[in-house]
Amino acid sequence: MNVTEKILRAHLVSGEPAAGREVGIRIDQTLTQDATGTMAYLQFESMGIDRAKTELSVSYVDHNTVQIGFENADDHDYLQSVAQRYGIVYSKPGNGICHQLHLERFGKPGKTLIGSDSHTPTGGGLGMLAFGAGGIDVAVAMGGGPYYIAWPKVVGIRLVGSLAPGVSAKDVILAVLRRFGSKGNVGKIFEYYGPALAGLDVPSRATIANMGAELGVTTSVFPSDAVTRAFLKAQGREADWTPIEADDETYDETWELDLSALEPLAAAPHNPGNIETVAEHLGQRVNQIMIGSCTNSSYRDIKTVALLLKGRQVHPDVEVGIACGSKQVVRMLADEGLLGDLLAAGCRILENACGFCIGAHMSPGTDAVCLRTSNRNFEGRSGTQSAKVYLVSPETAAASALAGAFADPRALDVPAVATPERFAIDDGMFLYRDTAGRGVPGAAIRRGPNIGQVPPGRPLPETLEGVAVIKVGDKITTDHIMPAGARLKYRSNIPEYAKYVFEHTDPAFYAAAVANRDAGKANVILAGESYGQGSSREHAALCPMFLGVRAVIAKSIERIHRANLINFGIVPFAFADPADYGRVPQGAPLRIEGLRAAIAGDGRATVTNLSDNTTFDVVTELSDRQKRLLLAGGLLAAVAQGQA
Ligand code: MIC
Ligand code: SF4
Repeated sequence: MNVTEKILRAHLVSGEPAAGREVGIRIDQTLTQDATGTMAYLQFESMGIDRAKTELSVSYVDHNTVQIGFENADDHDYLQSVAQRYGIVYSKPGNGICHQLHLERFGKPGKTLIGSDSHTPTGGGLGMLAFGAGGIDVAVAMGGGPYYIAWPKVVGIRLVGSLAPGVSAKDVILAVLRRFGSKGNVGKIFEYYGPALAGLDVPSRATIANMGAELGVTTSVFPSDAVTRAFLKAQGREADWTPIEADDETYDETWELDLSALEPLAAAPHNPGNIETVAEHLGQRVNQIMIGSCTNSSYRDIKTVALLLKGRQVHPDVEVGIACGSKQVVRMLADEGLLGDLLAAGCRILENACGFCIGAHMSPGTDAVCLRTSNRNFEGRSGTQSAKVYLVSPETAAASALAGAFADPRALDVPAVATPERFAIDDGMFLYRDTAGRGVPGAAIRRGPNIGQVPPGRPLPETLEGVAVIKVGDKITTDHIMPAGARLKYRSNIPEYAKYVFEHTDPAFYAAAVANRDAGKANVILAGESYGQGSSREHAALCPMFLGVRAVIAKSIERIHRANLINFGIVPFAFADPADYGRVPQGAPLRIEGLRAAIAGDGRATVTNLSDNTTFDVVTELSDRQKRLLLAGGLLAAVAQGQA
């Protein structure tokens, strides 16, 4: 068996292990972050479960730490009180980014992890099977319930050769993205193997696994070997190590990548799948460079940058920001004098949090060209619609910071930063470890005025009478559907946050959707390929549900978003004939007769466009569980009706 199968089979609780079939797996660990966590815990509370039943559940606060106004602070306070009550470890704001912290302090080879964040697969760097999921799925797993995925096809990525100085893990994953693209990989798990792994430390593996999210795969995984052991030992956790390696090349598909042949790469605007070479851009002026995010904020990454910038000055016309991934990274750099070197070089040292990556601050200027070491460069995600964001390695970012333009780091003397013998361990900002798994029954939950409620779902109607309220193109991301950045503070307040659905894509969306909903009409979203790319934010389903959206009809829908739609009672249809996409205009009045029967049956339905009386067919493939959820009006409604 390969690593994927070994871990999946050891956790299988229901279903048949055949490609594409839905299986339920037992979840050992969960994580949440604040921006999705408040909804996850509100849903957990509404399930009436007395404590977290996993081996470990951690609630991280890393996304909304800017705290303009009272909302973020109230969210943190709510999360802290929930953690104490239900036996969840709480990571205070300022401790670091969830994925980096989880890797450092909690991840264990061979375990399963789900997190209400799409980059949870970062844990694959440690030999875990880690999945990004909706908040409600995490709530279910905390209650001891299984997590459902389609049994994957496993793609073996064989890494051979070795990276040249100046070329690093980010270039590896960008090369994988160049080969496989950012769509069309649904239902697959990428498993890395081969002789080059011996030269890839855990942070590098984690960078690669992290950006598997951008491929759209279910997750990515590395074996657990001597390199993993050395990392865990240096974190004082050697006892958490267990070996897991593939027995053989038992993959559904394989692809070989020679690391020796790699050169510095960049993902060009506005998609992580648009891969170009740094060489193509050499000398092109850059306005802003941001180094950090859960992709590239480890001790290895930031130390490499610090050593490259030490004793030099960043170009006067470029703004350089550095956000370390965790308190551990900040402390080690400080102890080694490297933070001082970064300051002396003219960098802005930012909080060790998500920050710039989610557009919470550090938005670039109009038409700015930015290099970022993060994982997503979707249009407007930085907070500036006209900015052009390129995703690059820390080495390319540092070389370009000195030049004020795209530069090839191989021209510099790039140091090799090894895993230290011992990381600086300080778990002081993790609370409630002593009551983890038990909680404090009866402890008060604190709710500020911004902490709302989860809106109830309604059963699916027999006949859908609706309107194609919006028609969008290909690769519409959850950032398009439900913007983050400046709007993040409304994550716990659905009626308020819903005002910003499709804010930049169609400013008239909210008013139109409300008018249809209030007139008793269902809203239907029409979309092209790969709808719902990107984040796991279930708000991209929850807020549309609140606005009366009952169906999405797309050419294809990405995995996590599709699961979120089902969890909130929105039918994820595909055009039976993709050519029909071109025939239905925005605003068309639509009718689907026998909708409930179609969902209960084979998932096929006929849609009538009432404006010209034409029809087209749609289809959705559902497991019996998913059918029950949709018919009931979503997961919470199904739980209430005893149908989950
Ligand atoms: C992201 O990187 O897009 C986020 C912000 O981390 C999201 C979660 C969210 O929207 O809160 C993700 O990746 O799931
Ligand atoms: Fe945070 Fe960015 Fe990572 Fe999302 S991708 S978890 S916003 S650092």
